[in-house]
Amino acid sequence: VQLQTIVARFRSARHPRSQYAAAEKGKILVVDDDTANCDLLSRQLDRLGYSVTVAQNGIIALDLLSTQTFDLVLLDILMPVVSGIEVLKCLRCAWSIAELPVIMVTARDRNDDIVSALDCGANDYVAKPFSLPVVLARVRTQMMLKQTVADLENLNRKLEKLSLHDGLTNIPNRRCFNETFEREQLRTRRNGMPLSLILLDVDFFKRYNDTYGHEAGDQVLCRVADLLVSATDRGGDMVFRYGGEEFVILLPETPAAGARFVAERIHSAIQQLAIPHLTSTVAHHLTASMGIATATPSDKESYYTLFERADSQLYKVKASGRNSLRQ
Ligand code: GH3
Ligand code: MG
Ligand code: MG
Ligand code: MG
Repeated sequence: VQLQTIVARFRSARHPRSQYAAAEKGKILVVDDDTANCDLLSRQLDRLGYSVTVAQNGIIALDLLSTQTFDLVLLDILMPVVSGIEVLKCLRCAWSIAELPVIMVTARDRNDDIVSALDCGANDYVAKPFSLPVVLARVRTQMMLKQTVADLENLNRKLEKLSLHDGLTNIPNRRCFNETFEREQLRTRRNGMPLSLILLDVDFFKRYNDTYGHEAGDQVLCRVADLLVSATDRGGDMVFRYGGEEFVILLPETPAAGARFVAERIHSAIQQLAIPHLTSTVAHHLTASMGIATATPSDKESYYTLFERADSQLYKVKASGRNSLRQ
């Protein structure tokens, strides 16, 4: 293999150094009892675009760290009152090495000093008298790592949101329902509050697809989802796409009468949508069936049978002709 070919492979990879331009900004805390060092470091870091705060001892440093957010700490070890190692141990209780990088800058440069600082959670170690370009380069490297971790965390949040939402209607999906339902069952049961659940299934939806096409069917599902979201605008009420053309509406702290009221409002809102469905045998427009169930504090078991009870009510609505609700 030619050298140029190999190099080209690496150059086309995902992480050009230029991607980290943003890493040259951020808040740095310089902790050192030596004022000359503080001045030199803060002047140079400032010139590179960082915003620098100086602390003359460990107590001031910990105080600043407990009230402000920093992206990186440059930490001296030998200081009066509290040593840099004590400061490091303290801040490692609050932040991981990815959340708050710490570079030790110190005159103690024996190998076992370096090892023990790294063991206590230092990200890097620079011996005094330091070379300014070396300190700045190490700062940049730590900032790049921090940036990478922040990017991954953002990505994780996006993925988590994706995993809990339905790709067609954008409302929370069945996985989200399972998590939320379990949490709400426990919470409302513990707090002695009722919990209601409505299971909604679109009537003759297979025929709708067969008549108007799958794409039109998709649009109907989106419209129904939007309708359900706006019909349950009370804080705490939640709508999920449970599967195909089935939706769940979870109503925490809502007694049976409230749940019925919501279901009736949904029923008439679907009526008002007036989506033509000429192959439906119940009406010439789109309809849905709903099963409603409520768990009440006087019956602890009722929280765990909630879904099955709503499902069996829905089944009965389907069996007795659809386009209705049952409690
Ligand atoms: P019933 O009144 O008894 O509920 O009859 P139904 O036809 O609604 O029920 P069935 O379970 O027989 O069919 C559900 C249909 O929903 C079949 C399936 O193709 C359709 N479906 C499920 N998910 C989607 C989707 O994401 N988009 C579209 N367009 N159709 C879907
Ligand atoms: Mg010192
Ligand atoms: Mg169904
Ligand atoms: Mg159906």
